[in-house]
Amino acid sequence: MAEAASSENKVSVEHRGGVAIVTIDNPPVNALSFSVRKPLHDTLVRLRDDAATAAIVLTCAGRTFIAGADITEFGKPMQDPDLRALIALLEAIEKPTVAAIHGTALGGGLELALGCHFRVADKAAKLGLPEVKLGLLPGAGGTVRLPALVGPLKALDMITSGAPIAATEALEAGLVDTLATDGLVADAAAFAAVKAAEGGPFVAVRSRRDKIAAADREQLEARIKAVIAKAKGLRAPVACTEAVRNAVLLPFDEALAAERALFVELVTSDQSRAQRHLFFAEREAAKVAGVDKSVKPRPIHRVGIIGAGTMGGGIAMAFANGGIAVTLVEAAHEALQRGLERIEKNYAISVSRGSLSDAAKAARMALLSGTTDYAALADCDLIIEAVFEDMAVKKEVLASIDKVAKPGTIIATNTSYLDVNALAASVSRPQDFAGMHFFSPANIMKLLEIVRGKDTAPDVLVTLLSLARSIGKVPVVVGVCHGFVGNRMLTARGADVEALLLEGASPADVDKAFTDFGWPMGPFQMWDLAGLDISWRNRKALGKTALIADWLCEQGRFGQKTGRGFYLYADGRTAQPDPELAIHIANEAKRLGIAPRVISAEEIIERTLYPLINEGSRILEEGIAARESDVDLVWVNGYGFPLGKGGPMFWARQKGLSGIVDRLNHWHQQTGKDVFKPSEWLKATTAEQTVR
Ligand code: T1G
Ligand code: NAD
Repeated sequence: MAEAASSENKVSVEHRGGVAIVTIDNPPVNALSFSVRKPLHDTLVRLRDDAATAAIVLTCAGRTFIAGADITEFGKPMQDPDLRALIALLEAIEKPTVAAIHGTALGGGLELALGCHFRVADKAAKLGLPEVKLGLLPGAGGTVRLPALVGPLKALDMITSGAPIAATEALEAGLVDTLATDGLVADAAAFAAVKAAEGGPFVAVRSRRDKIAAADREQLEARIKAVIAKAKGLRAPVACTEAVRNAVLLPFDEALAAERALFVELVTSDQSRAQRHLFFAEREAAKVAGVDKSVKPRPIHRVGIIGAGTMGGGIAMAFANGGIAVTLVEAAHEALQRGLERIEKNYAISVSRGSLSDAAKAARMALLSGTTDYAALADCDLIIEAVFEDMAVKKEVLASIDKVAKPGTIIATNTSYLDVNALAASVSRPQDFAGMHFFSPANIMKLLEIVRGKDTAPDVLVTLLSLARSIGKVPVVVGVCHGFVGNRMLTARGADVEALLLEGASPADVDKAFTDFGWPMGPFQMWDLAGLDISWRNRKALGKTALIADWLCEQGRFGQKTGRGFYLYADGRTAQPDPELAIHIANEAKRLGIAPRVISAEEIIERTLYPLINEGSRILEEGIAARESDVDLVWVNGYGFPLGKGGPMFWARQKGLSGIVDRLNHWHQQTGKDVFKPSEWLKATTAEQTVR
């Protein structure tokens, strides 16, 4: 007998004998919004008190079980019943309660399932507590109940990584009781009926202490130490360790109360606001102006990559890691061999570190085939060129690709700076052409700038967006300009750093201001790592100069790879200040009549980050990026902008745009440099804010 879910009531009940099947239906991901919590609460009260109901099964309609609390409700007053009250009600029911899990049971969704006595999962289901990725921790008992089921060590790994586990692993760990074989709801209902027939008492998760009591405290503390060491200034991972430790050390209700206090601290924090901003930013980035939701992606089964150098090799690994077959083409066998050996070596390092199994390495290498024959590209659905950054070389390569590629194949360029429309003109199908700007190392860096040419077809963009997400990349669609979004803003960030050196700041002062801000490294360490010769070649091509960097390059000092750059690298890795460079800078300053002075970290940030933000706003003004959050995604996923600050545009708004405009004006007057001249976008936005 079914009681249908009405639009306002997203919860329905079907009775099968004595088993009540409660179905939640709140598309797209059954988030636990108030519109679900209230009717669910009322339904559970009714079923608890209904003598005819011997057992309760919780399940969801649509493609997934509950994917968590409704993130859009955070930061607003929470309406009762809140999730903790709902779980407390569920846990107190003395009839067997069973969660039937398919798709993903995440965050509050898994916490609700932990409030049930039993969990039955579809084999393909995934279960996890990803709150740490939102700058939070599980706030409805997950940090206390999960350790009781899977043990504190496993719980710590799941909660501090935020990574979901497969249903099979969840079964092994004791998180789920059984896997469905003949239909999830049917199996869950049968399981519930058997439990009801067996009779209680049914042990709530909160009362299970065996795994907690058996916990290896020393090992737990060692794991906690490792998590804290890698937290990179983020509070959430550390708070997660404190909560799990509480679950071991404190009685259940005290640990639950402590979890609540940590959750409230985090949910009101700037870091979590920043990370929630980035969560929605990733979803928004998939929505491209002028591309209808109905446009379907083209199938991509095999990818061709031309050039097996630094980028080609990394890109090949990114696709093989995503389970996609790759044809790698090089100009000569030696180069091909070198490229394949470098890939093999990278995988071997991962195996030696225990982050990859031998079997997985073999499977990925098996997806890669190498050749010098372009004809081998005939069965590729996407072909990406990653050859030298030279217009003529690239045009020749693209013309060769155009000859062999089958109709409907997408052709892409990995150029860092060259004009994508000019490159598109070298193939007969510019509508099937786009830029795919990966970041080095391409198998690691998450960002992918998808460069939309003037003729790029909508389904090409849709294809590249979904393909990128399927291999774990964060794709952002950008327009054609010099350096696209990331590199163009990077140039602006560096425009005044040499002046800072001449005026008295050392490379270490500048880099310290950046690492204190939260960056993994400062500009000078980054340039030394990437190699000073790349930007030197670029400057020369553009007829530009950099007084200090050019001097270093003329000395053959290209950074870490030559043991000397802005720093000395006696052991090849550790940056040491270089007295000889300090003398050279002082002499140049004297020659230019610049009196050195002490420069504050605040000034360093103003003269580097503010031009970057200003350039970001010009990019928005020109429509090269569609929205501020796209710019934020580029910088957080491609350039190490601190995650807990949400990206340069988000940070600028938190900081206050009008203050930034004032300082830009100040430095524009001081230096006369265009990078400090506030954009129309910034001026208009601050004016708007002042009116509001
Ligand atoms: N709340 C609100 N909206 C959500 C949502 C959520 N939890 N999850 C997804 N959406 C929206 C999303 O913005 C998008 O909207 C649409 O659903 C489809 O999502 C107390 C504190 C489940 C793996 O962190 O990881 O529980 O753009 O494009 O690729 O302890 O969504 O269409 O308008 O991502 O198939 C913890 C978040 C919350 C999981 C599906 N849960 N979601 O991926 O679809 S905090 C999470 C995901 C919490 C408790 C705490 C993924 C997904 P729109 P999508 P997808
Ligand atoms: P690289 O010099 O390491 O590799 C280029 C490879 O292309 C070489 O192995 C070369 O043998 C091969 N090649 C040259 N001509 C060829 C041809 N006609 N057919 C087949 N193979 C040919 O260069 P890289 O650093 O990998 O850069 C490749 C491209 O990626 C450039 O456009 C660069 O701007 C861009 N890029 C580089 C980085 C980076 O950090 N290195 C980041 C993003 C994008």
